[in-house]
Order: sequence, then structure tokens, then C-alpha cells
Amino acid sequence: MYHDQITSGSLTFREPFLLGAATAAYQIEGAAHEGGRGASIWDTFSHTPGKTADGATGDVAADHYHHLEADLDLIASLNLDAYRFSISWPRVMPLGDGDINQEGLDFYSRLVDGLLARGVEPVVTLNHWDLPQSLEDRHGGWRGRQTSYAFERYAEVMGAALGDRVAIWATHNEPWNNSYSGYGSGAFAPGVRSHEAALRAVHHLNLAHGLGVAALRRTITRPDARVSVVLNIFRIEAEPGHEEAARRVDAIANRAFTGPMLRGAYPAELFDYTRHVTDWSFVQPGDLETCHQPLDLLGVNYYEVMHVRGAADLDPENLSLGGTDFPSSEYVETVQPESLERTGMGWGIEPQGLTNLLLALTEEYPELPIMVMENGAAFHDQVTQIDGRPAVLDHHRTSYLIGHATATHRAIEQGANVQGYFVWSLLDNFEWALGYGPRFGVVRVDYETQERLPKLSAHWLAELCATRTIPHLREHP
Ligand code: GCO
Repeated sequence: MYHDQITSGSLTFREPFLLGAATAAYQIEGAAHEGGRGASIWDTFSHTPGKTADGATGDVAADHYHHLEADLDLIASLNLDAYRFSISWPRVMPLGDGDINQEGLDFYSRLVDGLLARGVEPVVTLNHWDLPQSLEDRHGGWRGRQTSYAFERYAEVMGAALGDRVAIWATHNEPWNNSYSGYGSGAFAPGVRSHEAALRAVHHLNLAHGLGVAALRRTITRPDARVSVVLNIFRIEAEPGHEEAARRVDAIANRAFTGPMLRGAYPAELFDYTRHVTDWSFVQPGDLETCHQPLDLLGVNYYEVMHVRGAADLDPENLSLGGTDFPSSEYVETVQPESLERTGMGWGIEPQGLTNLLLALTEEYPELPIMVMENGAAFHDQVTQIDGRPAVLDHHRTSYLIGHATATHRAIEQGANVQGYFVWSLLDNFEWALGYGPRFGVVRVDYETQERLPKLSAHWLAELCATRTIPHLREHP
């Protein structure tokens, strides 16, 4: 197995380097109709028949809203340096703009205080996809420019409320999924299927990012706070002779975001590749300057390498929304190398891809420190008994994490400017359209009783955080 080939036990993450775990509001909080929370597009989507596996919703999820103190203690027991979570926008601003729900702000304030009291740095994501439904209804969600301005106001409200205490802020999480899966393939909320809508969403997310960063800079007061964005920048590998397919995906999936945010321009080839879809007239004068704000950090999520080849038989005159995610459905096929080991969801396991990604990012943006804001895997966990007590011996997940923590360390050794590594996820949770089937947590959640059970991987993570050295795989905790 691949974990036999890696050496661990001697690789140390030297400070300053944050080790942590991540979650997102809609995936764990539950309490969908409590505390003055407004509806989000994920409430509407998950309650629409046929949109999620088994009709699963985030109504209860891991019920984190009602387990706040216990979950804080759990986080402390894992020795995390930092905990990354997201704010539910409709919990603090039920209509997205307009009135502020103090009860919602108080919840996050308690969370932040509870982390700091336990010596854990709070890392906040503002937009992890649960857009207020009211903004979807009134402005077409991310298709509409007004949503970017609503986001600016929301960022200002959060900066004012938590800006004295939060260590790291991220505007968006994976705007790629937010736009292409939400408005292109329709696999995610709000379930719109239109390439034009997806590209409008891309731009309005970029614009919101810039407006949001500026709003945070105006309001946060913690002197060492850092502002960032979390992107799932794809590590793309093309089959020999298929480099054009890789360039296409890179432009549409990666540079459509890094271009405006980090360089202040869309790549010219993006306009070529999408000419049949839109003339991009929704980009207004001055927008690209707004999108391009200095950042203190770049967050990246990494799960697997995207292997691609050109799809010669697709007729460019007759485009359809095949496949799941634009742009891979157009001209490009993703391929699954047979040689790879896979997670329980079939995702290829390639730690080297993470090393390569981090090195490539430092080469391209030498001034910008990087944090791996999500990395992890779903496997089919079994609850067993050890000494009469329940246990989850998730050797596969632990091996995956050892492989990728090691890959991160290798990238640092080779010069990558990496300052953090966060495991996805703290808890088993609502895996979006896939519902509660895939379990990504290092802590098991029994959805009947809401009991938490740290898996072997949680013990591994606790040891990593305590010793700062990547522990070996053990049979038992
Ligand atoms: C994402 C999100 C997470 C997912 C995780 C596993 O990357 O899609 O940030 O919310 O749950 O990535 O798919």
C-alpha cells in the first residue's frame, strides 16, 4: 500500500505553521429554523425532491448548533492550533442584506471566544455556499451584481463583529463549485443549468471577493489578522498529446479565479474558450481593479489530481451539459488512471499531486504564503469494539492523511511557502448532494444520537498537533 512507501515519524512542521481541521456551517450546524436564521439556497435545494441522495438535508446535520460547548472541548482535545469554520450568512443576515440577526452573531461570537479560551485560533470562511435564499429570489443569486454588494455589506458586518478576535479570514470557499456546480451543471444549489449563468456567477464571486476583502480591511482590528480566499486550484495532468485539454481546464477552472483575484485580469484564452457562451459584458469598468486586492494568504483545497484528455468527438456547435461539472463536460474528458488507489468515493490517491501543486503555486506567486485549507478522504468506516468500547480504526483515512501531510512537508523542503495544513473534516457531516453517505470526519458522528467518537485518525491528528511531527500509522489508538 502507498503508506508503506512513505517515511513518517521524523518530519516536523516548524512554527509558524498552523495545524488544524475544517468544517462548514451548512454541513454541520443543523438548527435550520432556529435562532432567527433565514433560509439558504441549500435549504431550498436539499428539500427539492431528487436533488440530494436519499433526500438528505442539513436541517439537523451534526447538530453542532446545539453541541457548541462539547464540540469546542472536542477541538481542544485534538490539540488543534486552529479551527476553520464558516459563517452561515442567513443566520446573521436572514435576507442577505437588510436586518442583522443578533442571535446569529452571538452564536459565532461564542464559538470564537470558546476557541480562543482553549488556545485555538479561529479561521473564518464567509461564503461556504449557503447563500441566503432571498438574494437568489431577488437578484438571481450569484448571477446578479447586487449579490456582490450584499456580500460586501455582510463582510463588513462580520468584520465589525468578530474582527477583533479572528486570526484568518477567507472570503469564499471554492468559488469554482459555487459557480460551475451551482449555476452550470446544477448539481449543487441553486441547481441552475446554464453555462452563461455559471460565468456570470464566476465574475460576481470574483467581484464580491474584492469588495469583501476591502470591507474586512476597513473593519477588522486584530493587528495580526490575515485575509485570504480558499480556492480548489486543480492540479491538472494531461495525457501525452492532450495539453490543449489541460490548458482549457486551467483557464476555465483555475485562472478564471486566480486571474482577477491575484493578477487583476481574466486570462485572454478564457474569453476565447467561452466565446460561444457569453461576451462577458457583465464585467464593468473598474471591476478587475476591485477584484485584485492584496492578500495575506492563499488557501487551497486539495483532494486529487485532475487527469484530462481532449474529447475529440464533441461537436462544438452542439454543446450540451453532459457530465457533471462544467467545464470538464466541454471538449475535455476526465480520465481515471487504473493504477491509482482510491478513496471510498473513488477519488484517486496521489499525495505527489499536492507537492506539485504547492511548488507550482509558490513558483507562480512567490510572495504569497499558502495554507492547505482542506485535505481528507471519505472511506467506509466500521465501528468495532476495543476493550469493550466502540472504536473506528480508520487506517485508510489515517494513511491518506499521513501521505498528504508528508507531501506538504516535502513541498516545504523543496521551497514551497506553505504555512498551514487543515484536515477536512473535524466531523462526519452533510456531504452536499451526496448527503450523509460519505464520511470525511476524523470524528465519527452517530446521526441518531449525535454522539461523537474520535476515530484512529483523530488520535493521529491530536498527536501530530501536539508533537508537530508526522506520526507513524498505528494499529490502535
Ligand atoms: C469542498 C468543500 C467541502 C467538501 C469537501 C469534501 O471542497 O467541496 O469545501 O465542503 O465537503 O471538499 O468533498
